Amino acid sequence: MTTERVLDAKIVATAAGPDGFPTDGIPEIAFLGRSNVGKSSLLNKLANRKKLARTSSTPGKTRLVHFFELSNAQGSLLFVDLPGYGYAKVSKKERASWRKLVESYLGGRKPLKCAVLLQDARRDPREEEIDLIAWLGEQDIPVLVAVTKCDKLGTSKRSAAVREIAKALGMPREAVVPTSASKGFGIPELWGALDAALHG
Ligand SMILES: Nc1nc2c(ncn2[C@@H]2O[C@H](COP(=O)(O)OP(=O)(O)OP(=O)(O)O)[C@@H](O)[C@H]2O)c(=O)[nH]1
Ligand SMILES: [Mg+2]
Repeated sequence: MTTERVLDAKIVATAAGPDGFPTDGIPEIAFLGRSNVGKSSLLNKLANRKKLARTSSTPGKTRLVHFFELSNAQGSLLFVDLPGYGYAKVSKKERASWRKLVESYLGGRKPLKCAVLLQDARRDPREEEIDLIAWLGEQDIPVLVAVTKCDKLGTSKRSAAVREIAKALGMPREAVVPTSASKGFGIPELWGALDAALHG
């Protein structure tokens, strides 16, 4: 699929746990990363819809697992918007419940074809990101990294940041895609990588 070719995009499920996850087996791509990193914004940009997933400058907007179905004549896929982690103002209990919810989704989810880990271009990956990459690897889940908010950096700083992020996460450079949801760059490249994960 490409942004231009998404004919229909709609929310199909909002879940607080496995009971609410879709059961029809449509291939899925999950978006995960720190709160406020830009998951919902990137998902909207890929789908070419302004308000499919709700975005907010207040971290912690997405608390549940949201499933969006994108379709065209070729078929359908689901984008899965996972709640963000690492928001300082949440309690230990809420953090534990995030972990439980996200692991209940990522652990043994058959239709999941690829997890997209988002990393802010202006920040260094931390323990959470490094642990997540390792954990996804153990589950045999293919991973792509989307570097977000690249519009905040100039061209040369941007490529250095992308290189550093790939190195810190132990990812091949080809699996790390610089993006900007506000300016729209990196979107065709990310679709290319997603299509390869879906069909490769
Ligand atoms: N400059 C810039 N700002 C962005 C970009 N992507 C997202 N933002 C802003 O970052 C903030 C958070 O974006 P969201 O998409 O809501 O982030 P999220 O990861 O879904 O956040 P949670 O749902 O809280 O986990 C919003 O104010 C967005 O407008 C980008 O590419 N460039
Ligand atoms: Mg969100």
